[in-house]
Amino acid sequence: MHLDKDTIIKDFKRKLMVMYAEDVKEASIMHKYYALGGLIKEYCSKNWLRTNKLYSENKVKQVYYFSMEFLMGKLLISNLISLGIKEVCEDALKELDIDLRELEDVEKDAGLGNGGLGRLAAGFLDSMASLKIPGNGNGIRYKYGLFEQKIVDGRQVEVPDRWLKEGYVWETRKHDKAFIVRFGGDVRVTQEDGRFKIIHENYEPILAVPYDVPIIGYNNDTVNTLRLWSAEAVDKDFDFVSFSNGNYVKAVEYKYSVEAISQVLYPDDSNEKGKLLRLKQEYFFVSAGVQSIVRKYKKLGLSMEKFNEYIAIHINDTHPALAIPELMRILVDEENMPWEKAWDITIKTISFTNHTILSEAMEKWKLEMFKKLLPRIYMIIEEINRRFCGELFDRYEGDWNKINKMSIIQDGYIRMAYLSIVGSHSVNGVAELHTEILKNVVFKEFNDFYTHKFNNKTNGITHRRWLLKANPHLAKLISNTIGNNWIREPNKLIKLKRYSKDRVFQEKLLNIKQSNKIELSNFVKQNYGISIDPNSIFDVQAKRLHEYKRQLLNVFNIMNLYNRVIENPNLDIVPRTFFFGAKASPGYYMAKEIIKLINAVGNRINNDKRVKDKIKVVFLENYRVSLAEKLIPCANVSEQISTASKEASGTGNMKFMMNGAVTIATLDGANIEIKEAVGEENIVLFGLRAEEVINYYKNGGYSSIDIYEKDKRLKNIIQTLKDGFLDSSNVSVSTNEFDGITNKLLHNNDEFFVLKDFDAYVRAQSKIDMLYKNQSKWQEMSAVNIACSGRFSSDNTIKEYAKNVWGV
Ligand code: 26Q
Repeated sequence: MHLDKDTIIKDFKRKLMVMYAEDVKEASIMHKYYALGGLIKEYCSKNWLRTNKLYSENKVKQVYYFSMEFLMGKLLISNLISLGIKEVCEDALKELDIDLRELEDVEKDAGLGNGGLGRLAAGFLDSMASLKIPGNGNGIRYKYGLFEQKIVDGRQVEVPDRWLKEGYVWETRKHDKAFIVRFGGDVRVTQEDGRFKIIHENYEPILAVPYDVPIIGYNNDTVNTLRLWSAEAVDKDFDFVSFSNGNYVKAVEYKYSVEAISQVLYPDDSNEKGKLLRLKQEYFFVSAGVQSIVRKYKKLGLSMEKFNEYIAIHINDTHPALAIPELMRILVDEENMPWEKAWDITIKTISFTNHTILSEAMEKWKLEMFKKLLPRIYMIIEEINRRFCGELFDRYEGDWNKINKMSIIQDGYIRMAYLSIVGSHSVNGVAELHTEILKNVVFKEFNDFYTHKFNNKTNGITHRRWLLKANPHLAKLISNTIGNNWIREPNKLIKLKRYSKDRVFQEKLLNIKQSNKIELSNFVKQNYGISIDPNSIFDVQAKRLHEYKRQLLNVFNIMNLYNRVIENPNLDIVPRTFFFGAKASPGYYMAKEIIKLINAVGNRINNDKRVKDKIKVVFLENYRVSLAEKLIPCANVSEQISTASKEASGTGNMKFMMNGAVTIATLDGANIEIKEAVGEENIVLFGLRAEEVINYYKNGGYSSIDIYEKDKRLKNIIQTLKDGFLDSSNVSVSTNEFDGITNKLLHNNDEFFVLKDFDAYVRAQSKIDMLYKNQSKWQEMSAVNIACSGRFSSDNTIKEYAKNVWGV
């Protein structure tokens, strides 16, 4: 898009005038932000309309990415970058004495996701738009996104995320495109003209109102759409009779009960909670989404028989799996299609990604509850299962054991993963190892039965946000070195490899990292009152708090290091600052204990003069997309230390390497592919392999107590936990405070192998220390990591989905 400075100044002033009747002098920073946002929307609206027209006039096949979560973060700067007007806009605002960065600061993150899965969905939208792929997002417009985290006395306190309070500048409400979603009621079957007819009555109708957000492609005039649904009462939103009788609460009660559906994002990652409201949310956005796709499709004037040739629906984990029976319902009940034909179309339309092998995260729904809430959908699932079991019966000649094991309905539950596999044509894992585990362990029987369905699509991240936007100085250095083609073709980053040994290049790389680190140090001083040394190694573990991700292993190494420095004040180590950023699911007791432990250890260390030049620990409150953008460009060391086999892929690992951090890693998830990309000499590996872990689970043979008894360091650490200790504010950490943690490690055999991997981890950390001392070598490693990160751009991932899964 071409715009000059003066035009932007003029337009911006006009926008302030029209929206608020204010001029630049009077306007608050908030109003300036909204005016600029509104202006950007105006600038992209022509292309938005044009893109939509182009898609429908050419009847191109469309992808719909269905996801419970879209972790978008902020959009102001990334939209300006995509439109190609960031610099000129910055200049224009400067002339008006406005700092663009201050406007970005007041934007709220759209935090409609928990972690990896939600952020992946957001990155995929960016890549689809930037590759001119007709791809739409379909999700829920939660009134409250993921909670805001406050740390009080070292503990996590959750505060509602009121991101919509002052309005969301990027959305457009489309009331005329609303749909009714039906809950509960009774289903009857009658006959009409010799055909079965389904009558669904006495149901509760809920209005689904869409809000569209433009997804702007990078410098390519494409604007795709993220459609988020909000729940509203159909007409009884205000009960006048109750109100007249003075019953004001009752008058609005119904309205609130309906709006509860899109009220709040479930803050549980990897933890299935059989909640009725969650099921309502899932059906709500899926039904609205499928209905709107069908209506739009029919407007093209094409026959329903060809639906799958024009539409691909992708389900992001099983949360939107009801798209399968919902599409069947529409095809069979509303379009009068025979079951077999409808089923064929449904399978060809749907594809499915699994994101976890943790059994506690596999969704299942109790039959009674499900039947009551979604009676017609239940009947359809029963029929799908009846036919599927019939196929199994034929294939396995009445092997009831096997049929029972694979049945979608089992022990009073509907298993959503099985429904998703049966009802789709493609099932993928998110990294090579993960896909292998799916095929050989978790869904082994299904892989035997449907071998052609299973495939791998290694995750990716958008290099436009995580490099171009988040680390502008590095981006500039790269462009100055190899040209700027890497922005369109991220694989071109590999050209940097030639410069990895170049001293001048290394020096520049170092300086950029250093200036990023200084900026973060100031931020930490300002916000947390902790002085950190920008020359120390910045060692970062930022991700959801989960036992399998093993923040505990990291803390144990820190405690051990602390003990060593106390013992030997002259210990020759490079000063290190350990950063943590992590939210715990509010109901996850152990995760919250670990947060408390990190903060307690941090308080103690940060206030102990004996170690003040060597170790610091910083827990960054409220980790989220925008904080990640500040933090990741500063990292020297990336902590990717999950228990092997547990992390499906990880995507933080890719963001860090792209910004020149060296990874300390277990051979888990995409770490394995990172190792292959950079070579073993440019990553620090340690710990059990996935096979070993799986083997221990299966056959036993691990005893955490044995390890503990033989390791003085571990005994010391665990003794400290048992004894309790004083933190800075002299708040004592009492004797029993961390019993939950020590008990699990010692008396529950340490499910995540923290003690088992401790020694290897400590050694790997010493190796990092040694490598860092050779700065030239370190900069070389850093450069190789950046150079090899291009293959982890989500553009590559999306190209594979487009070609091999969606056929677009
Ligand atoms: C399920 C039922 C009820 C409530 C919540 C949930 C729920 C919510 C979120 C279950 C799982 C999630 C999120 C999972 C997730 O983020 N998985 C991560 O996905 C990334 C993208 O593929 C991978 O890189 C990570 O390895 C994986 O952990």
